Amino acid sequence: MKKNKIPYIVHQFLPKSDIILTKELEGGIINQTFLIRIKANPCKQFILQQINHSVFPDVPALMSNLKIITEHLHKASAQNKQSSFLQTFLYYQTIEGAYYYQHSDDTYWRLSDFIAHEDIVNPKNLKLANEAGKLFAYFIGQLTDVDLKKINEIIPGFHDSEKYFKLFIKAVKKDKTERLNSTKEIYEEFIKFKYLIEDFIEIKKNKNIPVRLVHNDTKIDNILFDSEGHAVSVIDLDTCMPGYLMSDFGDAIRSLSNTCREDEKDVNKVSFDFKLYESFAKGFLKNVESFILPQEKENLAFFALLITYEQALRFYTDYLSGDIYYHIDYPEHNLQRTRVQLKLLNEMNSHFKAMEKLIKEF
Ligand code: GN1
Ligand code: MG
Repeated sequence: MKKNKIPYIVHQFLPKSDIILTKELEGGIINQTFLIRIKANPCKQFILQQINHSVFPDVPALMSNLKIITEHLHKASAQNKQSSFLQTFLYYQTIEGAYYYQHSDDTYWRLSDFIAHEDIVNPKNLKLANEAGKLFAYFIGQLTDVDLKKINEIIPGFHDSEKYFKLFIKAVKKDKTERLNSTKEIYEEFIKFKYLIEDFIEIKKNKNIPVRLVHNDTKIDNILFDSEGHAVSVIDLDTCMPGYLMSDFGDAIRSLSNTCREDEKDVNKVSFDFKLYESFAKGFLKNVESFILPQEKENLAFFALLITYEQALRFYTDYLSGDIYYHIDYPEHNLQRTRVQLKLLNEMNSHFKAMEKLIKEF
């Protein structure tokens, strides 16, 4: 992508500003993110993002959600300054008054505040895990009084694992890229854990489990920490939609308790760190205690396995379909990601009883 169009785009939000730095940030595998520094005294920093338009086709609906959510969080934080843990950010309007800018090459952009934080190389330690658990839980608590009717379902059934299972079966039948035969052992693994989907279908039938406004992408990378290791902000709110609280817990455990990267090349190195699980779970439970329902609590550990399985399904389906959803750096990238998730799932599975026990006894 041409770097020189960035100043032009920034000027749609901040006319006449003097840009002194543009730096691409890594991390997400959906949107493209840049840090922008503007000359001022002291200098100001912003986050500019190119929104992935094929993943988020309805940008106005997406930005409408984000406006409601970020303003709600901002107001709530301002009101209880003393007790708030959460540093909030807002999106900026263009000169035309929209919360996104559609460029002539059909790319979509948005600008928000930058939250100062510490760049942490490896966030997987017990203290940070506990902090992350507390903040994700606090975040859900802060959103309990947003009117769900005002929030658009940006990606329908985003954590509907049954949906992903069906898409997987479809991709297997089609075998568009003829990659199935050489990865038969992976297919077998998915069948081995199919009962997770069957159990999930039963859970979905339980109308006493509330649909809440949740984050839906609770990767540890989506928490910012300060230099003392306090979790200070929750970012990447694109998928903030109605869903289950258990999904947020499960997705966080999936990303945090894996001792390796999501695309570790040596699958043997991947393992499940029970201590990290424990530390996150204790932080999380502490801050949902006042509103979590027993029927949610009893499914938390199950969702760690379910979301790991779901993520494996999503990576493998994308692999079979020719890598059209996730950004890849090499041809087998999605396959490697699948292998890592499946290894993690097996590891979690052997700890499942202890995972459930810990939550029950909290
Ligand atoms: C995507 O781009 P990023 O990293 O925030 C994905 C998540 C996956 C994650 C796996 C909208 O999130 O659901 O868990 O990759 N987001 C979307 O790394 O699909
Ligand atoms: Mg995301």
